[in-house]
Order: sequence, then structure tokens, then C-alpha cells
Amino acid sequence: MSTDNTSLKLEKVMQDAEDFLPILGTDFVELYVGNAKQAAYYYQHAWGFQPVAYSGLETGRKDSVSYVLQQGKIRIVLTSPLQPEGDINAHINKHGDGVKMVALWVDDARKSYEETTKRGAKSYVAPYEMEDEHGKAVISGIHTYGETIHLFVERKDYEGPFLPGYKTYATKVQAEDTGLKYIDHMVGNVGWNEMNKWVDFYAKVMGFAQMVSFDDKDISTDYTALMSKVMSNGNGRIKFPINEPAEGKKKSQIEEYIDFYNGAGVQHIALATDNIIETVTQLRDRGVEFLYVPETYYDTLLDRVGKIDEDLEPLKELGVLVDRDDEGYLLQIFTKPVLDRPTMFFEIIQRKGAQSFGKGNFKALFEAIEREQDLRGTLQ
Ligand code: TYF
Ligand code: FE
Repeated sequence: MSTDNTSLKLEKVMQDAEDFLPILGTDFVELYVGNAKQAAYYYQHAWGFQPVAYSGLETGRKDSVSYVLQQGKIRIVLTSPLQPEGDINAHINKHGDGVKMVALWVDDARKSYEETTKRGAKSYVAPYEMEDEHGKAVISGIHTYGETIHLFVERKDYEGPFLPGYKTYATKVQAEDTGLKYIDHMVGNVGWNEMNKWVDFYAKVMGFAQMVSFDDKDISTDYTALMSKVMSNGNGRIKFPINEPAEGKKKSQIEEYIDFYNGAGVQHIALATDNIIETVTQLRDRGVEFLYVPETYYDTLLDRVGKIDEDLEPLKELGVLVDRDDEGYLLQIFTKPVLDRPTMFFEIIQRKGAQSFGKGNFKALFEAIEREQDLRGTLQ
């Protein structure tokens, strides 16, 4: 018995020793946008995020403004500049609206910074303390692909609405939530032949491991291609697929993204629900636009994935895709880009055992994306 205990403990010690960057979860995703007030309205009323916190002129912040919204465990921050100069303006000028910060919730923001920078991470901001009447938080940050940042957020001594300096924010009219629960994964698009460089970054600098791999043969249609690898942290809560463009007859959707975003950046955020039919019905009724999937996809669906709990009709009506792996199945659907530039979009995903990413749907999905590219004239 004692031997068992010892080996169990040893295993635990080894795991702890290996995970030099324990991450509790995604803390928040911050977008730099041209007009945070209106973006906040969109995410509240179309997506069902609830207002949580605010900082801006009314709280004594002079140069920029942030709205914090939440649904389930998903927290998004929308930030706009109030002055003509500075980093936020430069970011928006170059990229349009887009994700700047992928903030990770940690127990120790100082150690997270030390462990990653000593392994080669480029510093964005050294650990600093923020404090107000609700307590203290510690923040640090490193650069990842493009101009995207990973912040480390330590909030164990803070009990306010978001972070020190923010006040509670409420609106008179609040939309109902749409059943979104947590961020399942966040995908980065990087430039030609850069995928492995960023895979190595997540492995060496952040201690992540590769989850699944598929080469360009797996992800090409008759026209376009891309490559992708999925990196995951020690406890599996953080999953970051990385895509790079690949050569095809026509322009890869990843290249289109890079062209319009002017570099690498966050391509899609996958949000989990436990009832995809209800969530997508709500989102669609509120004006969120999803990619169109031809009805023929559903002709052979059940032959491919076997028996599923859901009725086929609503899935077909909404355009929800289904895929199975050896652990179970998943349902997923993709929005059109949520910006004027064909850059960022969202995925809604419901997992029923499957821990993969919908490999069986890539062909149907990429053909749907190609039809959109064609309408934009960006498929050539
Ligand atoms: O995250 C994934 O891997 C899936 C599929 O450009 C996918 O959602 C992969 C690449 C891409 C769009 C979707
Ligand atoms: Fe995805």
C-alpha cells in the first residue's frame, strides 16, 4: 500500500516538476477595437454576453476605455483609444479590430514571467502590481505570434469586478445569454513556414505539448490548403491550434487572413455550449451569420458518424457539422468573419466525448470558406 502511495506521490511530484507554467484557465481575451462602446453592444445583444466592468474617463482613465463582458466562464474585454497616439491606435491601424491579449489565469504571475522569459520569451511587460479597494492583482506579459500578447494574471488577492481600477458596469437593457460556457480553443494563423517555429515556442517556452497533427494532405480541398498543429498545456485546459498557409490551386484562407490582418494573429475563438441547437438558434435569430453548408452534407452524415442524440433536421436547418473520433463525437459550426476584414471568426462547439477538432468536417468547412472567399474576390 505504501509503495502505491509513494509512486502516486512521485508521479504527482514529477508532473508538478514538469509543468513549470501551471495555468488555471483562460482569464480573458482582449480585443483592440475602433469603437468599444458599439462592439460591447454587439457582443451583449447579438451574443448574450453580460456587462461586468468598465474603465474609462469616468474612472479616471484618460487615454483609453475598456468594457468587460462575460458569459459562463468566457470573459472578453473591448478596448478603444481615446487619443490619436499610442499602441492601441497603431494596432487598430495595422490590423483592424482584433485580439491583442490572450490572458492566462495563473497562481503566480512573477514566476510565469520568469520561467517563460528565461526560456526565450520576449518580454511585453515585467510583473507589476495593480491595487484598489478590492485588492491586489499581479500582471506580466510576453509576446507570442504577430503582435499578440499572452498576459499572466494573478488574482488570488483581488475580489472586485475585474481588475483593480475597474468599476462595476451595468446596462439598462440586458440581453439573455445564449448558453455559451467556456473557451474551448483559440487558433492562431501564422505566416508561410512559421507553424513549427510557433509549435516550438509553445513547447519550449510555455511547456505545452502537441495534441494532434495532420499534414497538408488532410487539410486540402481541390483548391486550397493549410497546415495545422494543436498545442495544449499540461492540464489540457488551454488548447492553441496553429495554422499556416499551404500551396494550392487557389489562395489559402490562411494567406487571405494574413493579407488582411497584416500579419499573424488570432483566427478563431471556439466557444463551447452544451446545447448547440439552442445556442445557434438564438445567435442566428439575433443576426449572427454562419457559414452555409450544402444540404448534401447531411445525406451521408449518419453513415459517417453513426448514431447521435440529436435530430438531423435542426442540425441541417442550422448548418451544424458533426464529426466522430474514438472517444465520442462533436458538433460544430462556424460564423462568417465578424469584422469587415475577412479576419476573425467564431466557432460554436459542443463536445460529446470527442477531444479532436472536427477533422472529418475540414473538407465541407473549407469549401464553405472558399465560397465566401470567392464572393469577396480573394480566392485567386
Ligand atoms: O480549430 C480547428 O482546428 C477547427 C478546424 O482555418 C479549422 O475548428 C481549422 C483551420 C481553419 C478553420 C477551422
Ligand atoms: Fe476550431
